[in-house]
Amino acid sequence: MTLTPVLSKYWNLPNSWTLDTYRAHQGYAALPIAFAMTPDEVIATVKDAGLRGRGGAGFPTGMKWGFIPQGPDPDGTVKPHYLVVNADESEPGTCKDIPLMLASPHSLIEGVIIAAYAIRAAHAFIYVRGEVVPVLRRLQAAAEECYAAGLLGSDILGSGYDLELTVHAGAGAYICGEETALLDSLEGRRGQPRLRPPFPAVAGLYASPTVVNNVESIASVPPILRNGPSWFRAMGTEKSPGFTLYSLSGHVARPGQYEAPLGVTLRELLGYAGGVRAGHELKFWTPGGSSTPLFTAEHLDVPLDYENVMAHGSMLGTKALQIFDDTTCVVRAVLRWTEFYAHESCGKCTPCREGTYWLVQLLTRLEAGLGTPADLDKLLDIADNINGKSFCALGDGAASPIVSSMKYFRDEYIAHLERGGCPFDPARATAWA
Ligand code: L3W
Ligand code: SF4
Repeated sequence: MTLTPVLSKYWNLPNSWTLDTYRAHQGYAALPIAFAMTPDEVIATVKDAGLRGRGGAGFPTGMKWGFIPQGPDPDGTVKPHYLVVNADESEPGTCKDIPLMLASPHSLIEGVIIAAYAIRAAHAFIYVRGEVVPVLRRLQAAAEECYAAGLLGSDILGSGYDLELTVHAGAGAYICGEETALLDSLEGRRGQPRLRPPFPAVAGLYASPTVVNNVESIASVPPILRNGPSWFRAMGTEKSPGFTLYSLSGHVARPGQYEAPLGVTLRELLGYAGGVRAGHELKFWTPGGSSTPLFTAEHLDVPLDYENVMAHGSMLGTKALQIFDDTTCVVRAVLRWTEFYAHESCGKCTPCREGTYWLVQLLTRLEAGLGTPADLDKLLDIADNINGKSFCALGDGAASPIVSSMKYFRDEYIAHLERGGCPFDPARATAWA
């Protein structure tokens, strides 16, 4: 499969982030196409294309837009509609939305205008991870360029459509990437997940109908409008159509973002990325960030689309392919991820708040060679008490690396017990075959 640069096509141009550069390469050409359609026709076009959410769950984007109730409530109240872009990219290994916003903020803003028009919203928000100050500045500068050029504000391009855009900086909590915690945070409260249903499409920001979409999902909309749903469907698979950004990181010769049709394999992507670093073999990898169960070398040829990855026991998630070679201690890697989840657990529900704490305790002593054989079953027992029993997906994500690493690398956990420490420690390495 060949690479299909669409979103990333102009990232390397000088000043790729300016309005002039964007406009010189079909930038904002999708807006008149959208305004020539009714909002419902725009939604139908995105549905026909089969675009699925790129933030982790793969939910159909057009269907989500179609959930926004039209007309007044039964009591006659007319609520505003909102579009919120989830730009809180934080899933470990995920590095595609931030590069997109840095290199091409206008591709996101063009998608925002079209999506907001489609759902009949007059106000859109981009919720950016607060630590990433350069992204914040770039988006704010791009929004200012748009206001000055009549692309935001009143009567956009003479269409009669008005849209205000707010770029909002979060305070840097992983949980604020969960859509309802994000909405609480945007409303000025502590970011903690809300009970769903009601889904944001019915009661979201300020209890009004709200679409929350990932950056890449929204930025994919202008090329779909310009080229049509059939063009999009010609790439990818029947159920997972189109192109997408895969981010490769870790022990790979050329880490970075690789844009390819859904269904590409890791073997093919490694071909473009120069392979696993010289002199080493692939040991394990994540198909969609650390929240998705680990894969190993036996999964090199699994097509990376939503269905196939799930059929092999994992999830495509954010398409964050973190590559680990044969020098990596899997127990140490899992410990690091688990420390992250324990730190980022919002504390709202007991299985995740307490469970992630105890997982860290167990993994710390196992990794140091101070564990007992009973600890291995205890790890799985705690993971089982978190998985599916937590209030939001963070808990399930925390259990994933534990369960999958025990499935594929139980021997390595046992080696830590038998050798009284990490077999990758040079002092013990010779004993580890
Ligand atoms: C209206 C219904 N709307 C579902 C909407 C829902 C949401 C979307 C998907 O988690 C996963 C998670 C992470 N009426 C609806 C409806 N919706 N039914 O559809 O919902 P859901 O619950 O399937 O997923 P989610 O809660 O959005 C996302 C995984 O992605 N993940 C991602 C992490 C990503 C980052 C990042 O850095 N970008 O943190 C990684 O694997 O674990 O399983 O909008 O409202 N009946
Ligand atoms: Fe908070 Fe974790 Fe419970 Fe999610 S699973 S609500 S992050 S404590």
